[in-house]
Amino acid sequence: MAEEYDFDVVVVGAGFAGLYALHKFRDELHLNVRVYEAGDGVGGTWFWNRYPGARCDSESYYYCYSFSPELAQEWEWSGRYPEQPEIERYLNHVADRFELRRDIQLSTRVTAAAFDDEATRWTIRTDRGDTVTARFLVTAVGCLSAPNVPDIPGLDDFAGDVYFTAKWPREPVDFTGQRVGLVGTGSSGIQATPEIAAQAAHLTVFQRTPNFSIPARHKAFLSEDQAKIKDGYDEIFALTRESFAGFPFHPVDRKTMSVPEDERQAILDGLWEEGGFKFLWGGFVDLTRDPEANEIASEYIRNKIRETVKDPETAELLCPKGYPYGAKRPPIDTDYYETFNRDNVTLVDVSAAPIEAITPTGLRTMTAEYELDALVFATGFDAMTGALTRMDIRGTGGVALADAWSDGPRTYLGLQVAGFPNLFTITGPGSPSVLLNMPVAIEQHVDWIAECIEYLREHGCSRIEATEAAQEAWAEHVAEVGEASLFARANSWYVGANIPGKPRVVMPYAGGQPMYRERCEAVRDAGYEGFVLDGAAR
Ligand code: N01
Repeated sequence: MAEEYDFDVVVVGAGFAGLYALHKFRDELHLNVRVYEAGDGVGGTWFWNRYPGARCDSESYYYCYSFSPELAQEWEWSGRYPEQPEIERYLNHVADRFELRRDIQLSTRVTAAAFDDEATRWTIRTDRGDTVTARFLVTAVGCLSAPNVPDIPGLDDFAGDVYFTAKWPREPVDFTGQRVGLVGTGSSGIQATPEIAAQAAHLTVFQRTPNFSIPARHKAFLSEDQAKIKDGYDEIFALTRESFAGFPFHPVDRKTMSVPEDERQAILDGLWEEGGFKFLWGGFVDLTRDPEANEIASEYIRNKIRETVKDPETAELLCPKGYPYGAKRPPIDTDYYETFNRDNVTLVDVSAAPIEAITPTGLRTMTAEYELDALVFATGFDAMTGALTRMDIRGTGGVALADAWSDGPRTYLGLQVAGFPNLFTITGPGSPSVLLNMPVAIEQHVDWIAECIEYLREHGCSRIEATEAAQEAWAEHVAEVGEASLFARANSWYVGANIPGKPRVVMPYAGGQPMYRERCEAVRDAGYEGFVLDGAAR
C-alpha cells in the first residue's frame, strides 16, 4: 500500500553510499530516515552489474568501508580484486550487521522530488505510488548507474536476447552454442569479453574506441595476507584519507625523463608485472601531466598489445591512438588481449564502419552484416548526472535540476546545488567522486553532510542552501582544474562525450583529495561559508 509519511531524511539509493548514510544519520544522529532503492536487493552498482567477469578493479582491502574497525576486522576478503558476488555479499552483510534493512524500501524507484519553500520540506514520490515528505533529501544514486542505451535503429526488432552489462539479469545467462555480439570496450566490455568468449560458439566484439588496459594480476589471499591486512588497517585507512586519489599509497616522486631508458623500461616492466592501477602513478609522477612522459607509457602498453595479440591487424586495431593513457578511465583486465587469439573471437572496428542498425538476425555496419543469437551492450552510463536528472527533482520556484544543468552540472563542492535547499548529493559532479577510490569519497561526503545537519540542529536552523556566488566560484575552479587535466584530452564519460548532445564538461573535480578535503573542512569551520542558513548568508 502506498505510504504518506514525514521523515527527517530521505536517502535515494542503497549502495555503498546509501547504506553508510542510513547508518550515520539514523544510528549516530538519531534521525528518522527512509531509504528508497530501485533494485530488489541492496548493493547499488554491485547489485546491477552482475555480468560475467564483473570484478572490482580497486583492491579489496581498501575498496571497503573504513568507518567501523569491527567490520574491517570481521570481514575476510578472498583475494586481491573481489568479484561482484563477493562485494554484493559484503554489502548485504553490512545491511544485516547494522540492522539497516528495516529502513530500506526495496523495489521502489524515486520518480520525483519537489521542494516546498513554505514548509521547508521535500515531497518525494515513488513509482509505487508513495508520497512522503522529508526535511532533507540525500541522493546516494551513484555516479555510474543510469545505463546508456544507445539509440541504434532496429534494437527492438532483434529476435535474440539482448543484455546490458549495467542491468544484468539475476539468473545466470548461458551463451553456450550461441553467436554473441558485444558492443563496447570500456571496463565492463573488457571484463566480460574473456568470460563470454570462453562460453559462446563465437564472440564478435564491436569496438568504437580501443582502451589502454593493464593486467589485473588477480590472486587469492592466503591467511597470512589477510592477517597482514587486518594488522595494517589503521595505517591503510589513514593513507586512503590523505592520498591524492584515495588509495593507500602516495605517488612516487620520480619523473620519467629523470632515469635512463633501460631503468625506465625496467620500472615499467615491474609495474606491468605487478598489475592494476598503479601503472598510472606508481612508477612516475608525471604520466598525468607531461605528454612526452605519457606517450612513453602509452607506447609501452601498445607494444605489450602487439606482443600479446598474434594477428598484427587485430593488434593494431586494439592499440589506442589519439588520446593519452589515463585520459579515459583505465580498465584493468584478466586475459583481455589474449582472448583475441582465440579462433572463436572476432574484433570489428565500428569507428571505421559505424553500426547502422540492429536487424532481426544480427547487426549491420556500414560495410558488413553479422548474424547473431545474442547481443550484449557494454555501452556504459549517462555518468555523474544521469541518475540525478532522470528523476524529476525540482527546487525553489519549481525549477527542474535537469534545466538548471542544461549547460552542464554546476554545484557547490559537488554537495549542493543553488536553488535546491536541503538537497545533498553524495559524490555529486564537482566533487572528486570517480577520481577517488569511491568508498573514501562516499565516507567523506556522508560525514560532512552529517556534521552539517548536526550543526543546523544545534543552531536551530532548518534550511541550508548554497549561494549562487559560492557555486559559480566553485564551478569555475572545477572547470579550470578540469580543463588543465588529462581528462579533458579524450572523449569519455568523464566529459559526457559518450552521450549524444550532453554538454562537454569535465564533471568530477580533478584537484585531488587533499585540496578538496581541506576546502570542505574550511567551509565547515567557517560556519558553512558559501551557504545560506535559514535566510542568512554565511
Ligand atoms: O562504460 P564505458 P563501462 N556504438 O563508457 C562504447 C566503471 N566500471 O560500463 O569509447 C558503439 O567506459 C564506448 O565507445 P567510445 C569504471 O569507472 C568499473 O565499460 O565511446 N560503441 C565504450 O567502448 C568505468 O570507466 C568496473 O567510443 C558504443 C563502451 O561502449 C565505468 O564504470 C567495471 C556506443 C562504454 O564504455 C564505465 O565503464 C566496469 C555506440 N552507440 C565499469 N555507445 C570495476 O571493475 C557506447 N559505446 C570497478
